[in-house]
Amino acid sequence: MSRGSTDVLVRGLRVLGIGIREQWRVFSLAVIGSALYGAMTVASAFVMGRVTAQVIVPAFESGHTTAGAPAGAAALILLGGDDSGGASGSEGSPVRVQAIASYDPEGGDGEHDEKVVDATDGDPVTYWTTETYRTFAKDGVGIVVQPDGDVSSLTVRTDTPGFTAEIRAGDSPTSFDRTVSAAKTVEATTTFDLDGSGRYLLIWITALDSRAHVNEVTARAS
Ligand SMILES: [Ca+2]
Ligand SMILES: [Ca+2]
Repeated sequence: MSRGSTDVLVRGLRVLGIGIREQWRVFSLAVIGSALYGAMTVASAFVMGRVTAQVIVPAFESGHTTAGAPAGAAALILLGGDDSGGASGSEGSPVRVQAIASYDPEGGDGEHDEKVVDATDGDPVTYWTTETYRTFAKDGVGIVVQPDGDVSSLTVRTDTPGFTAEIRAGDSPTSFDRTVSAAKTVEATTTFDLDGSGRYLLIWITALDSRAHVNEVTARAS
């Protein structure tokens, strides 16, 4: 570097130093602003990545999408995309869970068995549904899931929030002798903390208005 340009650099740095000393508030704001902008850029990239993985890629793979999927994706982008299921739902490691049957002991005719697979297909738009009830007078109906091992919480996602459910456990997919969670009003995303587990878990719906959907079931172990 020539003598002249070194002088220019030194003088430039000196001016910058004076500027920072005299206008440190502005300088700090500029640094904090840049950092925030960077963090938000990373966060939005993260959300876009999830939307791509959960909605757009499955839509391409299955060759179709439903009207609700892009709307759900848009909502996820706008809301910031937290689907961890609340404080307790984000603890522990994920355990694979598979919906295997409906459960309707008082009906004897099943409960939309053909839709059972949609409760654990990884698509938040597709769902298992109960039948439609003018008045719901049964003790309950439900959907049976089989986890890959013991679980400490079960998270249910639905697009028909407001029904009441609890989790029961059993060693056969047709008999559930243990109630392992508190009864809850199921919101869009509801995590049931489990006290005990079983080879099969039943999402036992005890009150509903017309019908109840289970869009996705996920499980975690502590
Ligand atoms: Ca039925
Ligand atoms: Ca689904």
